[in-house]
Amino acid sequence: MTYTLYAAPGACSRVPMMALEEAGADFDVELVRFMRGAHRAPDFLALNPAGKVPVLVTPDGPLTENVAIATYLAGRHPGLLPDLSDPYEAARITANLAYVSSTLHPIVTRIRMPMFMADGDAAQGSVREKAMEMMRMHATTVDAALGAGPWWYGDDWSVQDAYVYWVWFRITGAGFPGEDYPAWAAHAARMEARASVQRALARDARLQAMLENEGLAVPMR
Ligand SMILES: N[C@@H](CCC(=O)N[C@@H](CS)C(=O)NCC(=O)O)C(=O)O
Repeated sequence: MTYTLYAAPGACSRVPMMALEEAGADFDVELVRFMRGAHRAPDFLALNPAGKVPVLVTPDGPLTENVAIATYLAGRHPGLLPDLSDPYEAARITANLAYVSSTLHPIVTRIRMPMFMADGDAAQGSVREKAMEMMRMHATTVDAALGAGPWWYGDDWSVQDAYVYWVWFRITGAGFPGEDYPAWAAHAARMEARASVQRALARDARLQAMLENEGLAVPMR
């Protein structure tokens, strides 16, 4: 195999999974069992001291962080991001990925995992509510970016589409009112009709089935 992706079902490791499927790359997936604390075990921390998926083991070495993994894969597999040769355009493309990684993703975490942020039902409810409010503001931005369609960068699909689709899946699965953002909803439907995305979703479903068999699953949606 060219690559090994360390992943957990429903997690943001689904983003490189979609990219690898889109590229037709040769890869296998190593399931990280969060419920067993596998992401805190020394062998995993040696790959990613932050204790998080995704990690992509590449022929050049291991890589962490979705922005870096997306940029690396795009360098090796043309068609995953727009042309990165112009420094300003490349920086704008990185900014869009980083917007999802460092602005949207932490809000997703507060919506889905408020127990990581506060103790007690009342405080956690408040964290979640505030995060939902914040996400509404950003959903307007994403909806506008996707308005012209069919993809974030117009006619060309990219990992940016995979990334915003993962956010959509996580927030709508947690009660975010997706119907208020019709361009984002239509984009999600287009993603789910794409063969590479379907293959990635099927891989994630197989990981979830493994966890279910082992009594270690948590709901993906
Ligand atoms: N900035 C990182 C975030 C990765 C991340 O937060 N991964 C989550 C899953 S979506 C994780 O592994 N969480 C486990 C934990 O933090 O304990 C990236 O973009 O790759």
